[in-house]
Amino acid sequence: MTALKIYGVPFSQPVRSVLWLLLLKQLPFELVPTNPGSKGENGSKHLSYLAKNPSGTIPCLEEPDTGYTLGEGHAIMAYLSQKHGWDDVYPADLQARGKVDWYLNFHHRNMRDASGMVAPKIRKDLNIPEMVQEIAKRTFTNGLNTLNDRRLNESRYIAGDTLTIADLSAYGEIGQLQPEFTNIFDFGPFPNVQRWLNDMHQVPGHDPVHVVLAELGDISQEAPSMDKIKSANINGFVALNKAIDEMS
Ligand SMILES: N[C@@H](CCC(=O)N[C@@H](CS)C(=O)NCC(=O)O)C(=O)O
Repeated sequence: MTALKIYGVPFSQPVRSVLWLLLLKQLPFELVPTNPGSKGENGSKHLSYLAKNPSGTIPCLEEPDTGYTLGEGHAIMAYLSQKHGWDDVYPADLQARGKVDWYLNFHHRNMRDASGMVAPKIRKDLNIPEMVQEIAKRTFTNGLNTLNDRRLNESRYIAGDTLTIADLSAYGEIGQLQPEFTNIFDFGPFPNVQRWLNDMHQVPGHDPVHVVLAELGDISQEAPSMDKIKSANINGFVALNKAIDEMS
């Protein structure tokens, strides 16, 4: 069986969640560098890529053996979990699965807006208006309150007492804001989320997936230079490829 391909870069939140699932489950894959938004040959808006994922976003999965392709991080994680029988992270029991799906739907326009706080700090050139950044922060904070007060107050993980793909997805957004990474959010008022973040650090695969963010470091005071972004990306790829080599 030829290893499946994942198109993307480790800077991308939904890409990181998919990669983490694959490392956690020790399923070999090839990470194909793909520039989000670019029409170039390795870009997510190139015609050959749009044929694989109509929305032209990363991540995208491709199974070389079958030719099957699939976009959208959540769809990819759910597909792989069902295909490989990973019922621990995506339960077969419909009611338990419903709780995971609740989060996967809630994620967009709630926790996903964390990236609306990160992007303007990295891409100053985009001149993202203050108001847009404020709305992203408000939407994200409301979502975080929901998780802190009405999910993580009663269970260890988001959909219950065991880790699921809901946690891997949520961490892609929430985790990037921590002090050891971009350091652009105060988690002090969210003790249950803080406890969950600490637990997530212990999940196998966490470290190689997040080398890119550790290398980028604190962006709270000033935007990182282009050289820093490039070297973080390169080191992120190197760490992931090493982790893939170690599993095969
Ligand atoms: N809903 C998609 C969102 C994917 C997404 O927005 N990816 C970004 C990178 S983090 C991207 O490809 N942006 C390029 C674009 O939107 O043109 C998912 O969860 O997979």
